[in-house]
Amino acid sequence: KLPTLAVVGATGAVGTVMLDLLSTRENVWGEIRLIASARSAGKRLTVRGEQVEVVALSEDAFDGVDVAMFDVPDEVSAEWGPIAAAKGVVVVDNSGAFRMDPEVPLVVPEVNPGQVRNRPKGIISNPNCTTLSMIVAMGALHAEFGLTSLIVASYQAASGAGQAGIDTLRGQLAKVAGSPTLGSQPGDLRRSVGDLGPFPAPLALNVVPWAGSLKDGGWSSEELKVRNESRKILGLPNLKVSATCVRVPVITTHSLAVHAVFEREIAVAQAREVLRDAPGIVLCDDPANGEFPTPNDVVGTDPTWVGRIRSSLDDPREIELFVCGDNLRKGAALNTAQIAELVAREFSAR
Ligand code: 2RA
Repeated sequence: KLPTLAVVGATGAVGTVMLDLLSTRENVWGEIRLIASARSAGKRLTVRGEQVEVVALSEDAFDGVDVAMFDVPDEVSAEWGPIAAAKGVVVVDNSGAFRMDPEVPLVVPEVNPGQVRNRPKGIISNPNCTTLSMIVAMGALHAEFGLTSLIVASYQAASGAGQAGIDTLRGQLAKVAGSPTLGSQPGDLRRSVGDLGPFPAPLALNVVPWAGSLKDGGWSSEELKVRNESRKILGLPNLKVSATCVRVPVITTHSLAVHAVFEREIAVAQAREVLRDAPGIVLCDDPANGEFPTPNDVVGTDPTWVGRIRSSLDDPREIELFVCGDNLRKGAALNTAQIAELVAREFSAR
């Protein structure tokens, strides 16, 4: 008997991608149950070509469920993850509720798959999409050259802020489309784009050096997630990480400019060879022919795309590179589904 899967939060931007992904997976899951807020209960969504009715989030909704993928706000995961786990459900949580909990593994199947079994709370956390957009490449290079420091700037898509982010950006772009002047006078966008939605400043024709909430020392929650999650996933508690997270007017796909320092010297050719052979990575690095990853080439694909690989001009142990990853796929739904499938194999191995 194939394990029963529940998708909690099936109606959100990530949940929608989760259902698409599940529809491409054969012989992994038996029943797939869709759970969402009472507001969405009764909706019918298509999974594996069949219409499935969404049921309201409740304790009974987890009866008979073996694995549950959660994509809900932190506070909902914090409340309902333990309730599901107490019923014997293995919870794969995409929220930030448990990511830094020492009793909850933070898993990227290409980097630390063995951590899936280390789940004393019955909960496994999925990293933040910004971390996930670069960590598969960093994990591959770390294994060979010993990572010691990361300095990154992210260029994050609007869909990282959910459907509200997408709707806000598209609404603002419609407002500025056709204007021959907007974006050329101080503050003219703020006066004309209307609703800022989940962003603290206009996003269309702009960049916003902010994502998440304010933390100590002027750091954003997003920047501290990149730092703390990279350390946990790579098992490097003293890894030096400095992140600057920026929102850009892209619908979906995060990008990061990465400066990486290693213990050992790393030539560009060596880095390319490691990345070319690494699972889950596409090398796209031929600037002479205009080939480097851009969000629009990467959106809708599963891998991490890597390009612009250069040796630092100051130290042979340092390289620069540019990575893109679809923040709704590998950044959220795909990685969560890959973790859930690792758990599903435990059931089929029984
Ligand atoms: C964002 N990484 O982009 C955060 C959450 N998805 O807003």
